[in-house]
Amino acid sequence: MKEKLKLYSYWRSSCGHRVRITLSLKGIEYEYIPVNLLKGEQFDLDFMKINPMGTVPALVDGEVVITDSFAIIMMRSNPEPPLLPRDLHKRALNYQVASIISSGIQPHQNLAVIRYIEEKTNGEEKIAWVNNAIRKGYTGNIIKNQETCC
Ligand SMILES: N[C@@H](CCC(=O)N[C@@H](CS)C(=O)NCC(=O)O)C(=O)O
Repeated sequence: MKEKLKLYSYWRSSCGHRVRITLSLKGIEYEYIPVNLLKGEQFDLDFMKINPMGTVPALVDGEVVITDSFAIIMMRSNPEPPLLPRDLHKRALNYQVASIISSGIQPHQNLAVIRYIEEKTNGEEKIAWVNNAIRKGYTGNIIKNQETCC
């Protein structure tokens, strides 16, 4: 019998949310293993053996460990129900939104980054930085395209 998937994640992780939404939509069962990012559990030796980058989510599928939310989601893109529209343009806009979130927004306001900014400056600078990263991505692109992409 095939071993159940194991998902290492944290309840406040946006990368974890999209994986959990996908697995749930696909009706895929998994064992949930919490990694408390605020307590620094992502840097525990046992977890670093699973994901040396020290980030969640990490999906263990037998011998294979996938440590990126987009890769996990795409691995589950078949069979039905589809996660993306069949229309070419809508599909492209969906990829665009996914790419902007995963490379243009999330990394700029990741825990490690904002902790570094806070350490080098102050709390106000950190909030301004996060707001700017999120606002730019959402208003500059995601909201602009929301009617055409779905
Ligand atoms: N590209 C990765 C990014 C993973 C990532 O940065 N996860 C964040 C939580 S959303 C994390 O684990 N941060 C830990 C830290 O910054 O120490 C993905 O989409 O899965």
